[in-house]
Amino acid sequence: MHKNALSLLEIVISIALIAIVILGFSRVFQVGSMSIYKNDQEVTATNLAVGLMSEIISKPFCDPTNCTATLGPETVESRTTCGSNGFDDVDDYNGSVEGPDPAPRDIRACEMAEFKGFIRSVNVSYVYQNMTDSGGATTDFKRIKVSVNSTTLPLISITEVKSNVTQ
Ligand SMILES: [Ca+2]
Ligand SMILES: [Ca+2]
Repeated sequence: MHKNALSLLEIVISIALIAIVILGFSRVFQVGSMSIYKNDQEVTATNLAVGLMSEIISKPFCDPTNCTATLGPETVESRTTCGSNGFDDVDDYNGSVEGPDPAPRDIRACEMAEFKGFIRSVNVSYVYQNMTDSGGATTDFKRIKVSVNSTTLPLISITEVKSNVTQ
């Protein structure tokens, strides 16, 4: 045998080393793509929360035709018919839960099928000017909390306050 020729043992060891390196790389790529997927989901969840928050905050503090202290939608108001968003004040959204299927709805109350699997919920409560909970007492400040999660994503929440005080 030529003395420069690789022995069978050397070939086997080389193949094993190459295999270990390739497996190592594929593991790195797998972890990388999982974290990209997770980041993508978090961005989507945040966008869903921000989208609904800007919709809610654009509504009046109080119902235009029936301003009472009670939080929640007035009679016959709903946000489940596509093209007919019946919510017309900030607190109508209190207790609303959308998703995972049907998906969360857009500003016209139409289902956004591409976001099936996400769960979006809203809580509205009275707070004092210093943002502490009023314990149910009526104040001139409503705190809106929009939360989004999915089966693979922990809950993310954003909070804003709508004031009844004209600037
Ligand atoms: Ca209303
Ligand atoms: Ca209302």
